[in-house]
Amino acid sequence: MPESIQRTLILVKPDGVRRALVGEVIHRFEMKGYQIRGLKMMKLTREKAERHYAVHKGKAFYDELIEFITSGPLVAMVLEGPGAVAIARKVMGATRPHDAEIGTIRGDFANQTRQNIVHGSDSVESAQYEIPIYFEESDLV
Ligand code: DAT
Ligand code: MG
Repeated sequence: MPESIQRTLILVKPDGVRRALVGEVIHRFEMKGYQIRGLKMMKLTREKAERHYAVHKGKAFYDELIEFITSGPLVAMVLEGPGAVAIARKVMGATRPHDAEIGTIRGDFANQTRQNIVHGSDSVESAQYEIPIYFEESDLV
């Protein structure tokens, strides 16, 4: 059965921007066949960061996560294509560096959980929640 066409939110996080990995990250998703429907560089406000990561509020790493994601410019993009949500997560690699396979973005470029280069929505519902934090509908093509 063909994969359904989905949209997902991908971020090149501030560490990825600082390490000049923006082109590398975009390239990997383009090579996998996804289309870019929206793309922007921005510095996230604290309010938007808290909205994005509301599900993690109260966890031990939450304050550090908000601090990090607002620490410098990031690149946000909406990717579209077959199975985009789950397949983009495979391109990214696992959250924990010990689990992120070599060949994935995190597996190749990250060695810690906190600063792990890239974000991708973990479900269609999460994507629908996250995309409007970063993009107006009219920003998307
Ligand atoms: P993912 O980014 O793979 O979806 P997540 O949603 O569970 O992972 O967590 C969001 C981010 O929070 C993650 O990219 C890095 C940070 N994080 C998660 N678990 C952590 C931990 N145990 N210690 C420090 N940072 C953590
Ligand atoms: Mg997540």
